[in-house]
Amino acid sequence: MNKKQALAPVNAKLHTPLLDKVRIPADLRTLDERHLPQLASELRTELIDAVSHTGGHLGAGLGVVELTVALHYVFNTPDDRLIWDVGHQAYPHKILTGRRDRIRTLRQEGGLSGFTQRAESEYDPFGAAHSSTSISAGLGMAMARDLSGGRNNVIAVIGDGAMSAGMAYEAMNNAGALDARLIVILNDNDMSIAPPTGAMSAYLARLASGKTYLGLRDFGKKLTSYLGERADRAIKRAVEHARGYVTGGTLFEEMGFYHIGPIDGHNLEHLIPVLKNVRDNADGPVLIHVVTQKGKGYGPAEAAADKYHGVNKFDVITGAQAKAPANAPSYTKVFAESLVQEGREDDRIVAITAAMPNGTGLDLFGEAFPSRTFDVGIAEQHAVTFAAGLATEGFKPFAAIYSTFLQRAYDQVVHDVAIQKLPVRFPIDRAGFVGADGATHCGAFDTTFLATLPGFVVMAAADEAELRNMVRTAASYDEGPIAFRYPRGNGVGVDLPERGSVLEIGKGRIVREGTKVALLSFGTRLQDCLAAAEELGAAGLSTTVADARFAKPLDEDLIRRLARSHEVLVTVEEGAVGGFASHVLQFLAHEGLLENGLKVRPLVLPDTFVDHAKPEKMYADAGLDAAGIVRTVFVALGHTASAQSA
Ligand SMILES: Cc1ncc(C[n+]2csc(CCOP(=O)(O)OP(=O)(O)O)c2C)c(N)n1
Repeated sequence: MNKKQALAPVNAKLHTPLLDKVRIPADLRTLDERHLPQLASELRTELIDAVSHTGGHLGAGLGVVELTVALHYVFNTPDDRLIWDVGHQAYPHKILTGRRDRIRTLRQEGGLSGFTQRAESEYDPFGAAHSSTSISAGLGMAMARDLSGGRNNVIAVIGDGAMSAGMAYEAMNNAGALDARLIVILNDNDMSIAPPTGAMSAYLARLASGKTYLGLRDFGKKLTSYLGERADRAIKRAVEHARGYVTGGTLFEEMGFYHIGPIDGHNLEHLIPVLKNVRDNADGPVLIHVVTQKGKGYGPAEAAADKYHGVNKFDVITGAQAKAPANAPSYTKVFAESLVQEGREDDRIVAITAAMPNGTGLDLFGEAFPSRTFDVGIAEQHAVTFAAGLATEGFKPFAAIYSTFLQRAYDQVVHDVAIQKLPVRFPIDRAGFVGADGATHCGAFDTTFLATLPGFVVMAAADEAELRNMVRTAASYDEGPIAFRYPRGNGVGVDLPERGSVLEIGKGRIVREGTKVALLSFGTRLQDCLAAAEELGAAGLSTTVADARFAKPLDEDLIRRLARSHEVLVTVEEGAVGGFASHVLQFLAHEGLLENGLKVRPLVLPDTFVDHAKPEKMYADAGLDAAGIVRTVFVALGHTASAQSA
């Protein structure tokens, strides 16, 4: 089978390409409605081909191809504000909004973001990547419109997974009370990244499988026939009829939303009249429940368990994804296997994920200990306080949340865990740069926001063996909250101990002894520190390398020793200013260790939001690779010539 044939099911009828005529949505709106299915088919083909070259999020975009076409056809974007929740499903939207010529630069340095971004296009009125923000942002825009006397529409498209987050309900609660003219499209594909969990998901499934859905098959047609002079009254009656017929009062109606649906999100004949009707008649908050299929129209995606949520580059014909050769297991896998090991030793260990069983590796723990594993949905705040509750009863909760998503649960970390000194364990994956996912997913701040909390233990793993030790250390530590951070990607290839050892809290280690320069690493930059030490040694600068292991409590003896016996002290971490280095500097200042000519240079992430690029490039630009560390030392010592050549 060749590539054309592979794409044949999605491009069954060969016509003159319409997509070439649509640069922006205004072009789309000149098309005859009958031609939209063809456009959708071409859009789907373009999407598959583009992502096969770039990798990225595919399943969600495939599921909203028709919805994207319908929305831009009916609404007057960008004046009408179209907000995509999470933004990972917005690739078809990007193709239709003037970005098709750059769609094959997705997620690469200087290229399009994998999410919506205000700076990228006027068609992205709100940037996203973290979930469940769209209704709040949309409500803000709707209120701004009303205050300034505008008439434009605001449409938030939110997935059923994103609907498991409290923020969505906070926004609906507020929208209902304000009676705001806001359109929410619930894109229900019955999938989060993993199968969705929770009572809400079961509720939506009931709504979608009820006779409403079947009864509404002809709903679109009915509405079309009513359009015209009598539209207002008649359409309202038709909608009323469809609503009562189906469900009676729904949860959304109780919250003040006019609820329409479920309707088939792949059927443009259904979608367009309903959207037009809402556009022309809605005078308060409306929720349109649209049922779609994640991965729709591409066989390998439809067949895959994850519906190709996120993929590497792939072969369009076979669907086979490229895999980077790995000589070491991923940090995620090492964490997951180590936790299973500890779970066997101690049945009080329980694991919590906020809709990321796969990404965090907790699916492994779930297979081994299903009753001790909790997927709470996209609900990081709840996850943390839920873990706190488990800890009060003597369990040992591991709340495994990516660095970037833990930001959302900060008050829960402070108020429900830290102040109460509860021994919740926080495995923090994706700490540091995350490459193609860019600034929204960068794990920059966790050391800063955790190590500032009294009584928190904060560790960073230097390699996969250290990570195993830290899992064991966290399992055995009951005195209060404890976090350990580790990056995205593969380990460095060190031997893994059979089982981790319990580390002494607040004790680092010297990895290499020297006399003039000290490199004090916190986390996986240790490898680059070692490479830098080699280079410095070769240049006649005897270099010590230490692995701090802990940002809190600090290993004060170690720092004192390094400060007293070296001329230069460079701290290296993959975190924002205010983290490990700040604690070291605070300590040095109080101890008077900065007064004897010691040259201290803190290397941290740059004080900017760093966009997507290749990780190696990000490290180099940040000066956090071996060359950057060497350069810093040379500059500190005034070796300008060497600094320039390094
Ligand atoms: C606050 C937050 N937690 C976790 C994630 C990771 N995440 C990205 S997409 C996704 C699933 C979203 O499901 P849904 O809203 O149904 O959209 P779909 O992908 O099914 O279209 C999750 C959990 C996130 N983006 N934001």
